[in-house]
Amino acid sequence: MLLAGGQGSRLGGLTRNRAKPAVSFCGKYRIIDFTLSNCTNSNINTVGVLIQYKPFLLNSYIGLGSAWDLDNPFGGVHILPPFLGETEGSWYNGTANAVYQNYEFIDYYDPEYVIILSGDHVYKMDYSLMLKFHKEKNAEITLAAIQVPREEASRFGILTIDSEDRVTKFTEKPANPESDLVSMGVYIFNGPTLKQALITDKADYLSQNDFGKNIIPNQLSTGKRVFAYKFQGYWRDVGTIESYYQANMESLKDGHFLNIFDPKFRIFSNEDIFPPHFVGSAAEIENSLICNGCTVHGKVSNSILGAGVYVGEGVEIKDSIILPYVKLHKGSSVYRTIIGENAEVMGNCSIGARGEFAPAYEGITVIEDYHLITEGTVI
Ligand code: ADQ
Repeated sequence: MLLAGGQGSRLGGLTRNRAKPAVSFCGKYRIIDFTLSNCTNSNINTVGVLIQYKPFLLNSYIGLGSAWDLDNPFGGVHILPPFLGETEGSWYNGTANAVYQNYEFIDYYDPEYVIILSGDHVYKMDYSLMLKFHKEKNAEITLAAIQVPREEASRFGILTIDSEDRVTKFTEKPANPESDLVSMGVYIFNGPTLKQALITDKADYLSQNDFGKNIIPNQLSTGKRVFAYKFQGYWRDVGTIESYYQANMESLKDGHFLNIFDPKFRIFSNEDIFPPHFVGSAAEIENSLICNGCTVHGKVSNSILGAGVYVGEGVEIKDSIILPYVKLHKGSSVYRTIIGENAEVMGNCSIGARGEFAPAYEGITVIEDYHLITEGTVI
């Protein structure tokens, strides 16, 4: 069950028109591509995608799932909107409520195990290794866990584990985290355990019906066998402007271990068909990702140009993420900025803060999708 319905309000203008999982990442991808591709690479072939906020673009992007090779006859991708029945349907509360409202889908397949995933994480993970661990531990619930810098830990669910990796304590987003081992928001449940948690245990309409806030702590308190699977790899929750900017920029670093170029673990995408990118005779490009359909006449350094971006003569782009279909006209400069899809910057504009920043992801300017920046604007 892939949770893809959160609003992502902390991404500001980038999620005004689309759900967070549908936001562009690394030029060629949408954030949800990573989780869908992980499913493919883990041989998971039945995926329910729980949508809610601004579902249209996400829905049309996922389509039948063929881009991720998930359009198979034995399951495939199913888009699941909030729906419970003729009288009870309502917008989801928390993440657990989203799954609860679609329990009919799970019941139909009657799975031995259910994996709950988020559509807003950037990582490559073979879930079959986590399932193997889950079985070996004879667990009822397994949470994927990772170590993060202590100062970021309060954005996450914090885990305390014993020497067998059994979870002894779980606290959702505490102000003062006791450890730096956090939940990745990726859970494997035994089918009957999930059913009991969501259906048999009395529904509590006053709780927020959230896995992190309610279900996991409740299950722990009833003595369930909950284990932590320590993931060793690159993982980023890109739910804030800073983390989104940072994760994109990290992909430009040498030897970066997200490694989108790995042929053994491919990240699939349903990008539109574009012509090859064109680099004009006056263009200068360094340390950047330039996607299909781009036309570059200006200077681009340490930046990402999404598909179909136009960079006019004399334009200078540095330390920036330019999302698909953006046009930048003659003589404009862009520093440390994220420009939302389909935005247009007319000539001789100057956008973004210059100078030194510490930490490296401070002082980022964001231009909303579809925004028109008029000639000569300074931001
Ligand atoms: P958060 O990331 O804060 O914490 P949340 O924002 O509630 O969790 O959403 C997780 C995912 O579910 C997101 O992909 C979001 O888009 C989606 N989602 C949220 N509400 C939804 C709804 N009603 N319908 C459909 N989809 C919905 C969680 C855990 C923490 C853990 C972090 C790791 O609660 O314990 O540390 O994930 O990122």
